[in-house]
Parts: sequence; C-alpha cells; structure tokens
Amino acid sequence: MINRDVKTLDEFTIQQLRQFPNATGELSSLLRDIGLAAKRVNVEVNKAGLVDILGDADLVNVQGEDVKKLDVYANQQFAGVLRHGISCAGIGSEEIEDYIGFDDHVSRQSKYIVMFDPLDGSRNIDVNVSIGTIFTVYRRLSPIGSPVSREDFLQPGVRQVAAGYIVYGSSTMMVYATHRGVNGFTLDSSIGEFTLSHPDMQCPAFGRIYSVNHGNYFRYAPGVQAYINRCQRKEAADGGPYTQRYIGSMVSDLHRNLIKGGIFMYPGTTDMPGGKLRLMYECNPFAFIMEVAGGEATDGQQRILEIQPQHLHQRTPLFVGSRGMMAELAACLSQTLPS
Ligand code: AHM
Ligand code: MG
Repeated sequence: MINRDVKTLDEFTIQQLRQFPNATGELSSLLRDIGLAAKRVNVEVNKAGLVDILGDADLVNVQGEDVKKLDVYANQQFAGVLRHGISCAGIGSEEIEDYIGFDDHVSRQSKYIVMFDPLDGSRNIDVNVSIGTIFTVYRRLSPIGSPVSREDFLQPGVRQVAAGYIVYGSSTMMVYATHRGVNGFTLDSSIGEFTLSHPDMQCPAFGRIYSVNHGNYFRYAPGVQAYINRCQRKEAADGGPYTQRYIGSMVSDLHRNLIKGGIFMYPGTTDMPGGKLRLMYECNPFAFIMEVAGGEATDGQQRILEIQPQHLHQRTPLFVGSRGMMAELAACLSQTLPS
C-alpha cells in the first residue's frame, strides 16, 4: 500500500504553490533542482570511503575520468543544475571567487539568484562524520531580462526568499525555510525522493546544548568566555546541566540544535576577530532558518540578517540558536563590554 499521507518534496512545494494564484512555480522548480543535485552528491558522499580504497594513485577512475575531490564535485553538481534549470539567473559559491551570471535567454528571464556552500565541513569526510550543503535564494534586484549584477548578490539576509541545507548523515535530509515555515524532508532511498518527515520545525525557546570550539577559549573575548563559564556552572532552564556538543560540521551542529534546542557559537578570536564563517554562504542562511523557526542569530552586536554585505566572501562572528539562550548570551556580552 502506498501511504498517500507522505508527501515528496515536489508534492509539498506544488501544494504550497497552489495557495498562491499568481505564483509562477519558479521557486518550486529551484528547490527541485537543488534536491536533484543533493541526491547526486549523496551518492558520492556515501562512496567516499570506497573512493579512498579504490581510487588509483594517479586519481583516475575506471571510466578514465579524473577522481575529483568531493567538494569540487558538489560544487559542479549544484552549479550545473542551477545553470540548466529555468529558475536561476546566477550563482555565488563558497568554492568560486566571483559570482557567475547565467547569460542565456532563459536564465536572464529568471527572477532568483542562489548562493551556496556546496560541501561544508568537508574536512570531516575522511573520518566519516556528517557533512552538509547550505543554500540561500534571493530575488534579484537587476531588471528581469538583463544580466545579473553584483548588487543582486550583496543583499542583506533579511531579503532572503528561502534558505536551506542538506545534511548527509545517518540519513540524508533536506531542510528548507521560507517566510511561511521550516520543513524537513528525509531522503527515502527506496524511491529516490525527499519525503516530508519534519513538518513545521520549531526551535525550542530553551535547550541544554551549547556548541563552540573550546580549543579557542583563551582567544575569545571576555563576554564569550563569561557565557561559556555560565553554561558550565549554571543549570539550564529546565534545571538540568548544560551539555557541550561540537561536531565541527556546522550543518550537523545546527540541525541538532534546531531540533533539540541549543546555541551554536563561532565567535571572533584574537587572531581572527571577524570570525571564520562566511556571511553569505553559511551565516545568513542559518540565521534565516533559525529566525523562521523561532530562534535568533547575531554577530554578538547586531542581527546577522541586517548586516549589509560588502563582499561575497565576507566573514562574521556567529551566535545562533534558541531565543532564551540567546538572551542569556546577550546579557553576558553586555556586562563585559570594555568601558
Ligand atoms: P569549511 O567551510 O571550510 O568547511 O569550514 C566551515 C566549518 C563549519 O562547518 C564548522 O562549524 C567550522 O568550520 C569548524 O571550524 P573549527 O574547526 O575552527 O572549529
Ligand atoms: Mg563552509
């Protein structure tokens, strides 16, 4: 028996579309393209160990093709589906220095641009730890019919139309947010489709998890240290102890914290005051997803989504998570501001 209550990603996006009589379906088709690239990357991620065993020393596979590093492969897949689809006028990628405009007749008529980190946490591939893809969608500012321009890509995060991620984990999931909500889809490998498994995801207002690279503790500002000390000494809102969890793969860390409640921090350090994570490809999409799910995201001073980007690969400190924990963090940061 087929369970007709289970919706595929396509069925879900089309159902959403039907509620808007004037919708063109471009966003649905964009999400379908992204889902397709994700399925292809998933196949390769699952073979990553085998490639290490079977790959030739000169890195040529049995078909005579070069064996590509997975992050290069993932970048090609996402760039490829968006270029060949009908809904994307241009892309920015963590793996590509500048933005790319798709200057063909169909793409020039598209109203969206997409930015993505094709394989985040890729240093974890060798050790079989979950990795992910992060993406964000903006409506272009340049006129439809013309080539895209730099200002299309340098929009603050509040202007995101949709954002999401794929986590290649014990199961593979795609989660995406629009202003209407956050929904999660698990890849059902028996039919090769993402199916709705986590409808209307909400981030609990409090959690017990704090995620930070403790190895950098002595390089953090006093306010951040004060908050970490607080997590170690005080009880969480439900009376239990805080617990520290840090995979080093932000998609997995944030996916867990979104579901269970928690806070994720990548603060500036004495050697990297601007932090490590990229505003456009990593911080804005997660800030959008978390805010739609009821959480918050700041750089320690201002809302991530309100930062006016100056360049594509800009970095920013990031604090993101459950609303109640973000308030506790803000109190620690303000109490220890240099006078
Ligand atoms: P990447 O874009 O080079 O993969 O780096 C991003 C990753 C995040 O997924 C993760 O949260 C962070 O880097 C971990 O960095 P660190 O090892 O400095 O804690
Ligand atoms: Mg990254």
